[in-house]
Amino acid sequence: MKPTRTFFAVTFHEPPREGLLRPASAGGREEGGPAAEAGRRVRRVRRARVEVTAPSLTKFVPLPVVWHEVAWVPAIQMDATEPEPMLPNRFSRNSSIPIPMKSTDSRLLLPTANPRPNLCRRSFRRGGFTLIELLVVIAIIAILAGLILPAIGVARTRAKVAKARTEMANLAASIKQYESDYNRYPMSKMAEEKASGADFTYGPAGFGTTSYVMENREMMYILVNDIDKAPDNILNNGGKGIRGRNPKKTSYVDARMVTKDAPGLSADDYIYRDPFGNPYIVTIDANGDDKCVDAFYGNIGGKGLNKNVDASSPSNGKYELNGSVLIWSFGPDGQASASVAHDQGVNKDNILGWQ
Ligand SMILES: [Ca+2]
Ligand SMILES: [Ca+2]
Repeated sequence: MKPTRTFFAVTFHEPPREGLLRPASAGGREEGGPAAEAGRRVRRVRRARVEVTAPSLTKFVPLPVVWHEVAWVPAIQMDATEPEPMLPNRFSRNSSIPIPMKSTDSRLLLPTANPRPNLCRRSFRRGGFTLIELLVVIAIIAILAGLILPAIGVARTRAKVAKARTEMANLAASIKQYESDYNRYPMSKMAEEKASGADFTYGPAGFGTTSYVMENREMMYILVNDIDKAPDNILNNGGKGIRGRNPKKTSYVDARMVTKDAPGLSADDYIYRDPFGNPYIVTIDANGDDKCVDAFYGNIGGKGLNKNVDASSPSNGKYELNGSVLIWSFGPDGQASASVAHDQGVNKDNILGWQ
């Protein structure tokens, strides 16, 4: 179906400044024309807003137009079969010219003499991101996350190690304060009996001094003044428990109470665990020589420990700490082994409270 034609009046609201319209060779205003400037190099381009009106339209329609010096009259794209429109070779501010267009067109194409036609098309570009742009952004975010997350993990581990050292220092100070108040260490009568003239270690099975395994819970009931909450095998234990071991009812430890086996002092089993969830292993100078021989480090040694060489039997020498309390924990990996050196393997990250 042959399209019908409709004539619209176009008003240029922002024409170029007159200085830009003068032909370079004429030297006077409004001389020359498009033909005279056809070979002239374009130096400046301006955009203007055009409003198209027609008798049948009730509101303006904005159109993008590009102005430049050599194409003073904007050319209009038309079909080859369409007659050339009658256009003036120049027009002044607020002048109106008839521009033919198809009544069935959804938009009007105006300038074709523009040396950079893409300037007109940009206003019609659809917004948003392409799939490739989104993939590039996602890849950049993944790379950044890969760099940042490990650094955050290392920083958190270091913070937990520092917190463990602080808790161990406070616990050692609490034990010494208890000893100062009562002239004995926070131990049950059973633990004192089991120590049998040596030091005593509160630790998990395999890390204690004797077969009497209580970890540090027996000691913590005393230090936080919760003796009455201890079960019968710890509170009484056949007359060798912790009953009456804190008659002044002094609370020596201000630990964060938690549940189950979370880091902190558990309200369920009264085991004091480090920030990684491992129980603190505590050796007390039960024999009162101001030296501590730990059941674990006494054999493999460690930084800050001195070997007490027995002149009569050098091979039986133990590594000892010059102090009344020795505390350590398994560290971030939650493991320790007596079969490797103190600074190797799973022992390398152990947290030592005396350093
Ligand atoms: Ca000792
Ligand atoms: Ca370890």
